[in-house]
Amino acid sequence: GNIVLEMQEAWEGGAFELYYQPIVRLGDGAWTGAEALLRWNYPYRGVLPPALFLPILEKSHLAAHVGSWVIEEACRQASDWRRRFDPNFKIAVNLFELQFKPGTLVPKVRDVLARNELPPQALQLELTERIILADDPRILEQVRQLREIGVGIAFDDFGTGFASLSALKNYPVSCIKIDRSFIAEAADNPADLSIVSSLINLSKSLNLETVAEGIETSAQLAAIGPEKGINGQGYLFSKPQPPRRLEALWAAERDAA
Ligand code: G
Ligand code: G
Ligand code: MN
Ligand code: NA
Repeated sequence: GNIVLEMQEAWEGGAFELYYQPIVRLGDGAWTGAEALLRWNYPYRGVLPPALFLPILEKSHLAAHVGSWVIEEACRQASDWRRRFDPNFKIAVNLFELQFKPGTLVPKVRDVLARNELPPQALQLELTERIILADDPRILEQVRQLREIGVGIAFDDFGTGFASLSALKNYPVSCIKIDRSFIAEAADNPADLSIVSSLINLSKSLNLETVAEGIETSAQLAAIGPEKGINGQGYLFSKPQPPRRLEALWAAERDAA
């Protein structure tokens, strides 16, 4: 059938939901925030990961609506968690390029923050290299405005593209997320570990926050070095989870601390 039509019906029927993956301070294991990740609850087939539908969603007329809802829902959830568990908890949200329609994103973000009584630092927007390398002055202007308000901007999957370094110079990012392809071999391959260490040092010397993505094993964690004062994300800590399940894991983590 027509997948866009199916997506439209799924969207209208509330079949999209957000999972959350914790972002962890490597030094002491404390959860400092979470990344919101979109899922499609597909009848009979279970939960579809974004890899299977995001490329199509992105090109459809639904992208703007879904993207806007993701910001709205993630901020509502963050506000709830800050009230109940941790007043400093942060939420990270991925953006579609399409959401940078001039004159829409910045007012939207201001409005959502105000309605949920969130300080701007509570929100981090994640940009892929594809968005950054598009080098569109209208996008850059909006990113500047968001940084001026105080919203965090993360450079997602950093290091995978051939122009990551020159893009860093021009883009007002506040956080680098080191791509999981470098973490995967960090415990086994000295070259990969050197790259990870260099990226951490680069990020620190630019006064940026750092997140090492895709940490799956304690050997990888040990190789990266918990002492380096950065954050991490990955299956070692938790897979992306529905909010209720994340709350249960989070409670267990706090009890263990
Ligand atoms: O959640 P996964 O586990 O599979 O995510 C796969 C990809 O989909 C990632 O690159 C992630 O950035 C992207 N993605 C997940 N949720 C969203 C979302 O809400 N908006 C956008 N734009 N991308 C998302
Ligand atoms: O591209 P982005 O970083 O936004 O998307 C995060 C993606 O990484 C999601 O698809 C998420 O499910 C996935 N992910 C998170 N932690 C791990 C991990 O430890 N290993 C692997 N292989 N994927 C992970
Ligand atoms: Mn991301
Ligand atoms: Na990433």
